[in-house]
Amino acid sequence: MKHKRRSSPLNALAMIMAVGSIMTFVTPDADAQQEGRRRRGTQEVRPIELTPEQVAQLTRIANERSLNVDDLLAAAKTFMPSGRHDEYVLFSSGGHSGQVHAIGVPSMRLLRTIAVFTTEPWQGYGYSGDDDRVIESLKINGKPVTWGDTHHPALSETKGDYDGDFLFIGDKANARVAVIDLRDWETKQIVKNPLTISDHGAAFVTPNTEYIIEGGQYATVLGYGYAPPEEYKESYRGMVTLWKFDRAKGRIDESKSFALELPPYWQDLADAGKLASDGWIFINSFNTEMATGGVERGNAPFEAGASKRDMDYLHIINWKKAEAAFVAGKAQSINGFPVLSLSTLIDDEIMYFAPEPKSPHGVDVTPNGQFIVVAGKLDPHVTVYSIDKITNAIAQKKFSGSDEYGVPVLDFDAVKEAQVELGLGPLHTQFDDKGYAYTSLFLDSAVARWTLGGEYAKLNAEQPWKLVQKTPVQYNIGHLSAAEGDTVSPDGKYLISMSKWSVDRFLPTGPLLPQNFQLLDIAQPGNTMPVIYDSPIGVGEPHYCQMIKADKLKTWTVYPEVGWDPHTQRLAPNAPKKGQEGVVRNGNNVLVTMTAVRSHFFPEHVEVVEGDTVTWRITALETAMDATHGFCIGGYNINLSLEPGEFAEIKFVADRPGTYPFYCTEFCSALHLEMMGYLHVKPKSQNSAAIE
Ligand code: RUQ
Ligand code: CUA
Repeated sequence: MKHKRRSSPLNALAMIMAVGSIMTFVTPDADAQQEGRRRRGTQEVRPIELTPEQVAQLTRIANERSLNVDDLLAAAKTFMPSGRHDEYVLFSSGGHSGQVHAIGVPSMRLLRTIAVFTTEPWQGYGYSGDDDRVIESLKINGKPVTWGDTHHPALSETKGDYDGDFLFIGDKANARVAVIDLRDWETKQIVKNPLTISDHGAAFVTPNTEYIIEGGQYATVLGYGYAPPEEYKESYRGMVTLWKFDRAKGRIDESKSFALELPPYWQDLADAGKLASDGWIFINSFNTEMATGGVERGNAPFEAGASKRDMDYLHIINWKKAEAAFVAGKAQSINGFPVLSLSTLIDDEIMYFAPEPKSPHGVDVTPNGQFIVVAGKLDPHVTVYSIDKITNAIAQKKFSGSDEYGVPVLDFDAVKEAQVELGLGPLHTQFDDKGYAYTSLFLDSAVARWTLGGEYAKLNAEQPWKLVQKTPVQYNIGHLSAAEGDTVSPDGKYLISMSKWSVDRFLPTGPLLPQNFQLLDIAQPGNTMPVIYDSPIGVGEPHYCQMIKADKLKTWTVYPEVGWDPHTQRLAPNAPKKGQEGVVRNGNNVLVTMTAVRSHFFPEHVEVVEGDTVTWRITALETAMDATHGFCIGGYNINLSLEPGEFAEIKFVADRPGTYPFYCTEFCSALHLEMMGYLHVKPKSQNSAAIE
């Protein structure tokens, strides 16, 4: 939607008043001080009436700030009064930052970053000294890998709907998957794939989060093996891993997880079937040419070699049959990890291919599970497959042949439902509640709205399988995300365009510019779908994000009990209790038992001797919301976040003598600056008496 005509802001206001849709808050005459602290969102609302003076004032502001009617409407749709909460939370990949960002919608305010694959000092993530649990979990083959390239977050699902319990995210660079508990928004587990160095199609969940799917991408010799590119076809392989999720434990159960060997095509995005297609996994692929590049040797570069064929293969995998084969002991071990071989996938009728045009990127299953939408990337269409047609074609063996590895290829016309021409560079698709699908067009730099067929046709006025409208976005959109737009019950309302380039949208920030998250209002049917907010994301290149209704989250605002260990999600047996504080020596080991409460640490002086191994336990005794303390020791790379009720333990060797002030790193109270103490590390030479 371009602003072609600038109508007067006065008309806009008249329009708004006529619709009567803006609500205001009435302040009840209560105790003024209490009132000041109460959230506006919890107060009584009633329709506003603008006085002529207020209309004039708004008109003047709009004209001074060069705002047109659409701008005023966009502001009214996104502005959040102080204290009011957003309706949705967007959990976004943080791209190269290796983190997850939580953003409120529609305000687009950053709520918090969740540390995942990168250490993060404020959250004390990776800053608790030697043997830090986080640092250990970030090691790969013994080496610390302190960043991740986060691509796809996946909220846990129950019956195909977000349940608000867990969030998973994949690290493309290092083939890792992380588990985040959404009660306290902390990363609990990171698993490293033993088969491959990097991945891409992670993370996606099956409809009851039985498995977290990690699809691969660049074929390698599975298990970190070596073979020269000349042996690509024989030795290189793709894979998809099914990580078993144990919901009760809130952890991936590696002992019940397994992988499938795939041909050395470059598998791309994955999606799990749901409802009509429950039990299936769909994975796109490109480079079915099996190009091995080598511009430096005069070969066609990968980009050309991998784009020769008009058709690639949609991988159609029956994960329930795969699970049965794994349980029956049919997997072979590669690098200690169970893998179902290609021949098992073929013999047990676990995997089929369907032709798909052309080097596609995203595959997305419609909310009812009936249709599978493949975005062509180098083809201006999305191709829609029907699960009924797929299962019929499998039953009737309607194959057009098999690939080089013997995987049966289903007849394209037998499984295809529709092809919808949308424009240049279709990448990803999301859905709403009105029978529309939304596909990102990278090259067109637009979001395309189009109609679904089947049972969706009755939900809107347009013909099925037709492009309805395109909204330009700035610029070059990758993923998009609609409100609950990949679940069995999408909400419509809002859509995020994850625009890869921002160019001129914001003040320049040096040659490195932020990404641009653009909010689109998709509440109206037909060809109205305006951009209503631009939000710079200056932390990396986020890929996918998911938007969940905020009231589905069951977030803790303080830990359930004082002395809570967030890692185990239960009371820590070792957590210091009030009245038990102290410093106890045992040979060269010193145990510090400390509590923290506004506004002091107990004890305030800790004396050790150079070379001592110090174990330092702290319990935050606070039970009030947001009464967080920090704890740092300068020079030892230590900082903790002590959230209300939290227990934490640090360990270090006091190898540098000196007087180290430790202090609280959260401005917790008026006497926050006084919340400190001293760690005295006595030089060994002066310590004959200290150790008995
Ligand atoms: S990617 S811009 Cu999901 Cu990694 Cu498509
Ligand atoms: Cu505790 Cu500042």
